Amino acid sequence: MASKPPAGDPVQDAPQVEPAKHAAAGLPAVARSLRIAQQQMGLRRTAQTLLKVNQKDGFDCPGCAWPEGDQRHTAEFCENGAKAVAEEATLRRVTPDFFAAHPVADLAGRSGYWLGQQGRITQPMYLPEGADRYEAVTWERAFGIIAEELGALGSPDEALFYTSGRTSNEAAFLLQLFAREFGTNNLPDCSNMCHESSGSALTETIGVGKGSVSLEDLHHSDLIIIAGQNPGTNHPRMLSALEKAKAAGAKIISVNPLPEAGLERFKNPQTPLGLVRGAALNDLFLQIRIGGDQALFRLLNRLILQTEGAVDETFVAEHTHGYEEFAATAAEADWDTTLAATGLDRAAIEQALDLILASRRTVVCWAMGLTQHKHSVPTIREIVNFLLLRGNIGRPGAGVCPVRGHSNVQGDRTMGIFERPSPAFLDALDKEFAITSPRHHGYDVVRAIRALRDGDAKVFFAMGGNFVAATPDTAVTEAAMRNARLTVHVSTKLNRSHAVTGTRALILPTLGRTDKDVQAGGKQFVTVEDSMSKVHASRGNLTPASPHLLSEPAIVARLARAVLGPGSATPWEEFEKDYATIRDRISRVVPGFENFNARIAHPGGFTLPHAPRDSRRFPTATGKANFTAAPVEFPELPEGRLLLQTLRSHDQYNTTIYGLDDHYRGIKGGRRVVLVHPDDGAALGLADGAYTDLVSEWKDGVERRAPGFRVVHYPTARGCAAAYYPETNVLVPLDSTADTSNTPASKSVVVRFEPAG
Ligand SMILES: Nc1nc2c(c(=O)[nH]1)N[C@H]1C(S)=C(S)[C@@H](COP(=O)(O)OP(=O)(O)OC[C@H]3O[C@@H](n4cnc5c(=O)[nH]c(N)nc54)[C@H](O)[C@@H]3O)O[C@H]1N2
Ligand SMILES: Nc1nc2c(c(=O)[nH]1)N[C@H]1C(S)=C(S)[C@@H](COP(=O)(O)OP(=O)(O)OC[C@H]3O[C@@H](n4cnc5c(=O)[nH]c(N)nc54)[C@H](O)[C@@H]3O)O[C@H]1N2
Ligand SMILES: [Mo]
Repeated sequence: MASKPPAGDPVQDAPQVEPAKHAAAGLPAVARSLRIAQQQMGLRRTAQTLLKVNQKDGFDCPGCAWPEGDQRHTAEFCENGAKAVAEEATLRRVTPDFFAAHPVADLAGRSGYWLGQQGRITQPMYLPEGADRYEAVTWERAFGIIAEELGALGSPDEALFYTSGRTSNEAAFLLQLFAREFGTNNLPDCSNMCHESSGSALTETIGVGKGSVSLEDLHHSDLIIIAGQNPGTNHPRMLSALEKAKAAGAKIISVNPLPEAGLERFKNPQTPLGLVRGAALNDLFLQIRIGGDQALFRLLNRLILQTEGAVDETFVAEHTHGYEEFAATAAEADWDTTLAATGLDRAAIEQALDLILASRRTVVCWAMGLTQHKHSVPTIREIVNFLLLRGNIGRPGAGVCPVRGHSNVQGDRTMGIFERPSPAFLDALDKEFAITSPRHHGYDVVRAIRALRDGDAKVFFAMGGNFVAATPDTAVTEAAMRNARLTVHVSTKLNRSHAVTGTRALILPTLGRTDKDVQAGGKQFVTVEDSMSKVHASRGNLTPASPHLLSEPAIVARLARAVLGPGSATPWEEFEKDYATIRDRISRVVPGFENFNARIAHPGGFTLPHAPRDSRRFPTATGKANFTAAPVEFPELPEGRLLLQTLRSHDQYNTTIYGLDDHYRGIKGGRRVVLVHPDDGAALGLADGAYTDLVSEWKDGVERRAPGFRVVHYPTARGCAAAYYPETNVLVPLDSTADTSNTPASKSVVVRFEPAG
């Protein structure tokens, strides 16, 4: 089994369980972050680094995409941001000697945690055909190998260029330019597995695939609904914004199958009183069944429609389209179906309705709990319906707030990392560079895996990330990756994708956010865009992990020269020397970036335009905000099965494992746990502490098994289970994806339980 820790891996997975916590952050969180930081960086570097996180003259935290306010604290980071920084700024090193001592087969047998713990990669490494281990290689030779393989392809569409969302705007812009000049739109990215459903739903309904609120809006809203998100772990700085909103009178409803600690009570480590007392954040907790959200919002919409004076008729008349049809469909929503789909009781939904009707300014925030289901796109569209009904878009204090994951995932998309770019974007790119970009769509993540599996793609290049661990159907994906002629990873740290390779493989080590970036044109900075469309600069200040590292923009620029040769009129050398020349080009290609270099000089950066937010204009096909009226869907479970969601623990950043504890949920020392409701446990014969295999069920009849999980009785919603990603990705079928967005449905996996063998 792919994910079983092999003999010889010193990391023991032996989960212990203690009572779950009811409050997040506070002093213990500060202590935990400093302990991890010091282990990785030592004292001096810890101080030097952490004080620069998210400061106007510092670097953007490589953790999440939550924005910073205009007033910065001295310590503008959270416990988990500190872990992300420590992971990157570590003093540990992976040198050519390391690779000489560890053949690829050995690396493939290690856990992701162990691989990450080895430190920063110091030199480009090459795995020749037939070799059993990586050897050091020069940059020139590395680019030569890639040029050779790309040159041998039958079509540019046999190459894949994947991006993970840490990549800066500058590097992302160069990568998509290179891919298109080379001749393909095959630019799959982590967003395909993340907020693609949000982008799909929002583009269709409001005309812009991004959130419409600012931090200020959150601070001034009357009601914040947080659905399918665990901010205490994944966006801890959001808790400060919620605390502030609450102090100004806002109410909070959370919608989640799990009671998440951060929402129950938050002890703000940045205020003296907060450290001790903490604030209760939640006013109402709707403990929903996995996948019940569309049904919930549909019924709420019916109830709003039936309440005298509750609909903002002026807004609906002036700014929306499709109201009549939607209202007729919503009228059919019934209590029985909704109660069955959500597992909620009538009183709780009525309480929610009271809070909703009392609010003049409502924000809905969401993350992966809503985006990774078959019916995610209609679910998010229903939330748009919900907000439109009461005029909650384009009003201060109100709006849609998809909370992004990776720190520049939104910016990468803005820069054109997209397999389905708009013709307008390509026209602008072609005009600026005098090239002809392909117009046909490229592969997203799931289609890229199929293309590798079927031999339609032969070269895989990744700008960051950990493709084989982050993607679904691990066995299928790994086999697909091994089919490639060449796999290339631009990486800071070792991960599983370096051990599951094509016939040949390269690891190209790069600078991280915290590293100083000096080029021929002097010291450089890069830019990023946060979850609220704010663009700002990021400057690292640490001496790079090794003198052999290249920055991401430099890697793309040199790769482009090696591959495209003198035939390319693009000034790649200039771009590498001085990133301001890249920003000049961005300013002429990407709307909203006019005068980029001048505006980025402003310490806090600038906010990109957003027509619905700024002026209630909706650049959709109808020219209005669209109500939509999809049929309500929710998962139905066969007898004896539970619906498994695959989620994050408190000690991980996606596939990067910082430690083996999930502090707030009371899990210690291990990750192979499955959380089930005690009554479901009793009904299925799953005692707390028992070990079980998880077997997923999908219509293709293929057996997908994740062995040896400790059962933990936990107050999740009935019928639901939870276990950590990426250990459970083996259970997610490649073809089980969201309609329209094609995002893997990794939050709704039907599983049965078999005694561990
Ligand atoms: N420390 C840390 N920070 C991170 C990350 C990390 O791994 N570690 N990852 C980053 C990335 S890339 C992302 S995308 C974000 C992810 O941020 P989150 O989306 O908060 O991450 P998950 O752990 O996947 O949590 C999903 C949440 O949705 C709930 N949920 C699951 N199914 C449903 C459902 O059907 N309905 C509802 N209403 N809720 C449901 C789960 O119980 C859980 O609380 O965080 C980013 N920030
Ligand atoms: N089952 C299941 N699967 C999921 C999810 C889920 O909830 N459940 N969530 C999905 C989501 S939301 C996402 S975003 C994806 C994440 O998918 P990815 O973005 O592909 O995965 P990460 O684990 O974030 O990538 C970590 C690696 O990035 C590299 N790295 C770190 N910093 C840098 C840098 O500055 N530059 C470069 N070049 N490399 C760097 C390091 O080598 C590290 O090992 O996973 C998805 N997969
Ligand atoms: Mo994500």
